[in-house]
Amino acid sequence: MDLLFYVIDVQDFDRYIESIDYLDQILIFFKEMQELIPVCILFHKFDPDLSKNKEINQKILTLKQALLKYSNEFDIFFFETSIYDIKSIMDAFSSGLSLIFNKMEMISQLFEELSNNYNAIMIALFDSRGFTVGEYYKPHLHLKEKLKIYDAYLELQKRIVAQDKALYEFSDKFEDGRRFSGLIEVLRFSNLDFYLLFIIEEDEEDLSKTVNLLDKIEAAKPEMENIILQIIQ
Ligand SMILES: Nc1nc2c(ncn2[C@@H]2O[C@H](COP(=O)(O)OP(=O)(O)OP(=O)(O)O)[C@@H](O)[C@H]2O)c(=O)[nH]1
Ligand SMILES: [Mg+2]
Repeated sequence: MDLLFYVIDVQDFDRYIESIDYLDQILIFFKEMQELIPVCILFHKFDPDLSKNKEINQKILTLKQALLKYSNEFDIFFFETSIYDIKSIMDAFSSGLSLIFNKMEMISQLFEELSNNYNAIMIALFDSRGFTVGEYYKPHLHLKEKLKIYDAYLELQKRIVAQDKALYEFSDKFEDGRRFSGLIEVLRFSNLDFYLLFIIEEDEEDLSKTVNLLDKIEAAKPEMENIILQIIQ
């Protein structure tokens, strides 16, 4: 056993105690087995409309405090998740998995460098289920904008699979009207497909700059594929 994901239903107040007791038993068992694995606790059904609800936030805080008693033995990580915020779930599982694959950190560092080279506001690598293998965002990018990009990506990825494409370009705009261009490249490593996403802000005055940049990214595909392969394999 490498890692434990434990899901607590935050809307089911009546069963908080039962849920903690059950986790207690699991962790006592792992302690006896000397398996001090990382534990990711998902406070689930924390729906967007609850995020500002004082009562539930207070309850979650109390739960977290109660759960910290395990942190002497186990590395405990908390996540608030909801099926109405798909990224919250993907992030929880991606972060959890990154604890066993510190390769994710290397990928993200590589992406930070690439982002500077290509002036990209975001670079991410996903597996075919939409899990993030590595990502880098420019610090100025807002959560709303990240979600907008992620939603667009999930939609397009289905189309790419259906049409069996290796490359996909798209263009879209943020709420404030700023336009961005996206490029999705399919990377195939030993029968597994990965999806490399580049997002660049469009140059409103000179669109040829954007086109040139996308061409440059496309041309660098074999090189990037090589480096990424070396890291993830
Ligand atoms: N509001 C909300 N509902 C969710 C979320 N994730 C799953 N659900 C719904 O929750 C229901 C399942 O809830 P559970 O608590 O797993 O099932 P249960 O029937 O209460 O049974 P127990 O296992 O005894 O708790 C399904 O209808 C799901 O669609 C979420 O993030 N938010
Ligand atoms: Mg339930």
